[in-house]
Amino acid sequence: MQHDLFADDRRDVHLGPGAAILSGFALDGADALIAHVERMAALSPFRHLETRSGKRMSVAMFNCGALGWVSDRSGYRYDPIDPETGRAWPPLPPLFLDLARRAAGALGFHGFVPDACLVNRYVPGARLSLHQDMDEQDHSAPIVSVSLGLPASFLWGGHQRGDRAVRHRLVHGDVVVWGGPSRMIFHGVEELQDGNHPVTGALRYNLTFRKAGPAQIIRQAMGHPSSFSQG
Ligand code: MD3
Ligand code: FE
Repeated sequence: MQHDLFADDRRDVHLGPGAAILSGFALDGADALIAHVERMAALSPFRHLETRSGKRMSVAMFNCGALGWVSDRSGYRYDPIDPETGRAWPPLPPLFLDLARRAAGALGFHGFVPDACLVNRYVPGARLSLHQDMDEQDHSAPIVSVSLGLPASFLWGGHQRGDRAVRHRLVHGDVVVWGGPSRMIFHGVEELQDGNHPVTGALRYNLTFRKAGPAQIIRQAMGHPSSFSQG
């Protein structure tokens, strides 16, 4: 089922080994996901992080889960504390954990228990330039992402920054799973176009579920997949 997804084509899309777009996989729970995002953003607000070079990212973010991805002048890291509030990030809602586990399982990655969920918020004009996700300790775990609100054009590249990238449209309720050989593919999101989504208005949210820390891996290898707790 290798084909491009555009406009009203709602089939799943095979992206590469261990990677696919699951079209509409999160549609059923989408309203509840958005309600959780808005509730949690009252605890750990959306903020525009700075890159190491001091550039303000156009995408606003916060995290939920035991670990949160943060960037500042000292670089990127996963932090159990929200530097903005001085408190732990809001816990991962069970609905989030369940969705991520089921989506990863659909690609054959069983027992996926993320410890980090980065919530990205795009306004029209916001974009994410081509990058690899490599700040996690266990690159054998997949990553699961959920698109909510306005559609986006995402870029699927190769293993070198300069490799030609293919565009795919991601719409409300789409879930992307990427693991195995596709885990380190360069990817990005093109400038969000203007629009008005019935649920989010002029916004796109993206939830990115990751296994960021090492503790779970060890326990999982020893056969205790659900006993991970925040240190
Ligand atoms: C996987 N977020 O936060 S997720 C990130 O839509 C991030 O906010 C994007 O990349 C977002 O690190 C993309 C969906 C996606 C898109 C392209 C990919 C996942 C991908 C290309 C390769 C692997
Ligand atoms: Fe990424």
